Amino acid sequence: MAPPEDGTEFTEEVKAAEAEKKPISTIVFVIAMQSEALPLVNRFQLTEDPDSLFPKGCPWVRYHGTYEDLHINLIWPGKDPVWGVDNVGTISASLVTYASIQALKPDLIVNAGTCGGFKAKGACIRDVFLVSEVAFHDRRIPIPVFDQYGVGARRTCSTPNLLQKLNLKSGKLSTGDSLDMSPQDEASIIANDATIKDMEGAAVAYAAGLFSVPTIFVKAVTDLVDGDKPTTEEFIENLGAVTAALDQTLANIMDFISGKCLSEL
Ligand code: FMC
Repeated sequence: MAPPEDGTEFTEEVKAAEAEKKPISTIVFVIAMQSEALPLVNRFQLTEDPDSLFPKGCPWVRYHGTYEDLHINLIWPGKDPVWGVDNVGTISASLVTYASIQALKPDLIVNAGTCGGFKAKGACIRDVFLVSEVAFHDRRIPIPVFDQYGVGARRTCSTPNLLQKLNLKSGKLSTGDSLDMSPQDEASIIANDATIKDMEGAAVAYAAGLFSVPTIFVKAVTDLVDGDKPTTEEFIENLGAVTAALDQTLANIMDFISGKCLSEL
């Protein structure tokens, strides 16, 4: 489509409407843990960037490759330079989302990873959810309007065909910076009507939202927060099998997305 003849620029809405109709080309996966990322790296034979896209000294890692007509980028925030563990949580998630958008201008972001599930809301171990809404549960600011800003609830990019074709579960995701859950967190999670909880989703949504980049959230349940086993034990026990289920679902999602535009998802 040519720009308007009166010399004006396209409005953001017109650009967004055009993007809806063009096949998805560049995809950015934001994945917090190496063990969640590696199955996908191997499956799509992604290679690590020798010259990092990111500023020198950042531990963030980009793997990339092509699959059919898709340019796949997988961004993993790497390991903490002091503690040597994966950079999980909202800070790294929002930083890498921001940096990837700047560097790669993706058509679609996929935030994928593990999560805790609430069996009272219908979650089971190994379920893979496509998230309908995200919010925070540990940003309590009891001042009018700041309270809603803190919760930061937002709907995700609507993908009804993807949900139906892949037969995934749909549910709301609540995000906070702790693996466990304090009584205050629990009250907020209930208020958020969440079926699953993680440590990155709402932060990725926030950063992507600043630039109106469509984002989907694919989360696989490693532990039942309202189950009988301690979260950490259950998380570690199920991590391997659950990341395999997640990898398979993400591969199916790539097959579905290939050749389609946003409005067809
Ligand atoms: N609560 C919060 N996060 C997680 C969870 C739970 N019950 N189970 N799995 C996770 C995810 C988080 O998003 C982190 O990336 C990682 O797994 C745990 O450190």
